[in-house]
Amino acid sequence: MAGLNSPTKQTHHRSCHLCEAMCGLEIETEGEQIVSIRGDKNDPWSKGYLCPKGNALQDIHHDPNRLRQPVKRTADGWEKISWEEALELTADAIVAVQKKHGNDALGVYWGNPPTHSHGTILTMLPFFNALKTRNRFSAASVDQLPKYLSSYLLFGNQVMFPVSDIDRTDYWLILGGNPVVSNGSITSAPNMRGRIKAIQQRGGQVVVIDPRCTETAQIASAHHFIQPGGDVLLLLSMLHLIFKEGKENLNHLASFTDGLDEIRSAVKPYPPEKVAPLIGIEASTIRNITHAFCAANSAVAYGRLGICQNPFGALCTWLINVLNMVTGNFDRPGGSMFTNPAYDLRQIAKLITGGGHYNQYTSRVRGLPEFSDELPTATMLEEVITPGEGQIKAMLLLAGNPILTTPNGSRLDEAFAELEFCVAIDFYITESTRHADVILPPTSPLEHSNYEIAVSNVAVRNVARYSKPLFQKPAGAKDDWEIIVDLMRQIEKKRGGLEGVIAPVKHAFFSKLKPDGIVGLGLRLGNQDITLNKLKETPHTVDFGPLQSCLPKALYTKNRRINLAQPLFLNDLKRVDEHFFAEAGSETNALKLIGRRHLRSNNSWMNRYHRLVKGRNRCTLLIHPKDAAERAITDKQQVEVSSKIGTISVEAEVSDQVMQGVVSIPHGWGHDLTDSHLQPSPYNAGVSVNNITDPALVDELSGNAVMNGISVEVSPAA
Ligand SMILES: Nc1nc2c(c(=O)[nH]1)N[C@H]1C(S)=C(S)[C@@H](COP(=O)(O)OP(=O)(O)OC[C@H]3O[C@@H](n4cnc5c(=O)[nH]c(N)nc54)[C@H](O)[C@@H]3O)O[C@H]1N2
Ligand SMILES: Nc1nc2c(c(=O)[nH]1)N[C@H]1C(S)=C(S)[C@@H](COP(=O)(O)OP(=O)(O)OC[C@H]3O[C@@H](n4cnc5c(=O)[nH]c(N)nc54)[C@H](O)[C@@H]3O)O[C@H]1N2
Ligand code: SF4
Ligand SMILES: [Mo]
Repeated sequence: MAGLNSPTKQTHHRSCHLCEAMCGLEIETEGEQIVSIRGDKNDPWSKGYLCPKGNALQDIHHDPNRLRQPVKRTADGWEKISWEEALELTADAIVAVQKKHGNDALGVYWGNPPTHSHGTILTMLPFFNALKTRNRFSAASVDQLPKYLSSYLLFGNQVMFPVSDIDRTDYWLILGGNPVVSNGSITSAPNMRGRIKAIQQRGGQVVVIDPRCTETAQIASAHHFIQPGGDVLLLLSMLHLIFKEGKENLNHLASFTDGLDEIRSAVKPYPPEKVAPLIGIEASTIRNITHAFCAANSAVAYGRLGICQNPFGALCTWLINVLNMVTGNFDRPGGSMFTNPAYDLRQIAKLITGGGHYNQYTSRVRGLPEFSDELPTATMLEEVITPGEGQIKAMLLLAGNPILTTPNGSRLDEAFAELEFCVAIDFYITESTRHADVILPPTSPLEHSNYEIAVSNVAVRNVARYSKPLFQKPAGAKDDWEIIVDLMRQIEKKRGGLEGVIAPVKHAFFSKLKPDGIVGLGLRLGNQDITLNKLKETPHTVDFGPLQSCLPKALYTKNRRINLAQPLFLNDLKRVDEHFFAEAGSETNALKLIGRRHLRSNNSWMNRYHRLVKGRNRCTLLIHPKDAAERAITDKQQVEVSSKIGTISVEAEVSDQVMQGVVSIPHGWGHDLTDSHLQPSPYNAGVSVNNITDPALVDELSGNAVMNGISVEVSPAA
């Protein structure tokens, strides 16, 4: 590691780990200081693109409030302690709680950042298994769980995600995604704005279906408002038309795909005229979109958070796949395709979960299904507060901030305060980690290497990249994975018996091989002709080219076939009929609440940097002028927004960018809770929308939280 932290000016190349776009960066350092961060023009993948968050990597690294040493909560505030004491204390407490109350008394929640760190991904699952608790939760079930379920059932592997081949498509239909701001998710790439413009420049179209006229909708060829939750009907109706007009065509999928007849009859009851009044899109528009989709040389439908955090998230995900398949747009250029990753996450998923499993057990209180050893995060709160055997008495938080990011955060905040023990692996004292008895802070992301083993799996081209550390880590500091394996060893040692014997062997395996070594092995077994050493010698992203057709060979299903007519999905259509057609419409004054993201946000944890948080208040309630007028609400006025769960107060932003009947508040705000002397919060704190989202609302099939389309009342603040 000679040369790192050297006092002379140095130029480093690295990919940004903050979102799925993986932009190549050029970073100049002088000693321990970052001098500049630019998009790397010579990176074949991102070609110089970066967003404002890329620049904020220096703020994370230099932030004096970032923890660099473990801390323990005491009556007089946070006290710095040694790693030895911190690990000992944590292992003791976890072993004691589990001994006293049973293994399930420990709850585990992990958040979004581990997705972007190979060291964490590769060690945390063995660690969680060693913890032996069923109460495992993650951000996945407030996010992409419907995608896991659909991929597991259709393709035999939960992480075999179809990706929209946007660089070659002639028609991109986006349902509930805002890639211009998010840079895409499970179809990701730098510079989505440029890529959308390129589709249009080659004569193609981009059509956005969204209750808000988003930044993506604003540059799209067409945008259609939709009632939140209406996508399932739109998709059923598009399929209805395709079958009615005899346009179904599986192309090369025909020889290994079953269930077309069942789909044909399942979509029969949903003609456009029937669904149009319920979703706010006219029947003629549904016809036009369907016809244009079928007529395009290539077309691809894509859905993201707007359809995942939706009462029919799993159904929507399935139907989007079916739509791409029956229009001949699956597994072919310009359609919906799979990556061919250099490091193949699917092989890991196969090894660890057999490709996925569903409903092998259910949550204690509500009986919601597990998916691959995790329970829906919407059940976490009730598992903490409901007495009885298996009640959560202690929590381990790994890189997550559930008090701001999961439903009914304010009640969770109260519940966490009652825990017997809480430990957080995080480098900040946050709204959630402030409840920890011990915080174990990892190194700065720039102090360790990285390979995006998860996100490379969902990029729009086949790419690979090894990022070297920029800085030498301070003496004694630990990377996330080192904290994880040290804690695992400590806990297993304390438990004794056979576990105690195996503990040092497991520890030695990870410490000797290291995450880099595991990636090196994985690359040898992967799909591209590349080794870790070769990647290490390459300063930029390695681009293996566009996505390639790979079916049926790449399927993980037992018979290497796709069965479209999945009973779980077909049966779930009953719920659609009950929801939309059976219930007598009760007229209320309620508006439907949806979320939104901003280019300078990253869920809940980056509002602490001036570069990102500066400017006007972004934590506002968007409300349509007519809805505002009806309630005597004017722009910039403080309003109260109430759901079944609670009330928050927020500034109104009157705008016709949301459809009438819908209001929007971004998540990830509400930074007024932090009670630590280490955490001054000089910026706009905002308010947490998740104080009024409702854990009772889930996509009942997958268990994913419903955070869009919540019924709320809005009125001027008293
Ligand atoms: N209402 C509403 N709620 C939402 C959403 C929404 O659209 N609307 N979106 C949901 C989605 S998609 C997601 S993914 C979740 C995200 O939910 P979470 O993952 O729970 O929240 P984050 O804000 O990403 O918090 C990440 C935490 O990890 C810490 N951290 C950052 N980097 C590292 C690291 O390298 N190591 C460690 N150990 N810690 C680190 C940060 O300090 C922070 O505390 O939010 C969800 N919540
Ligand atoms: N700048 C920035 N980028 C990010 C993040 C961030 O916080 N900030 N977070 C990252 C994460 S963790 C994720 S998962 C991705 C998410 O990536 P995206 O899904 O692209 O991001 P969102 O902005 O949540 O887009 C969801 C869209 O769905 C719409 N919507 C809400 N309800 C419905 C509905 O019922 N139907 C339809 N059709 N649309 C609906 C919303 O108006 C919104 O425009 O972004 C990632 N990138
Ligand atoms: S788009 Fe994503 S990867 Fe690129 S600089 Fe911004 S946060 Fe980083
Ligand atoms: Mo996410």
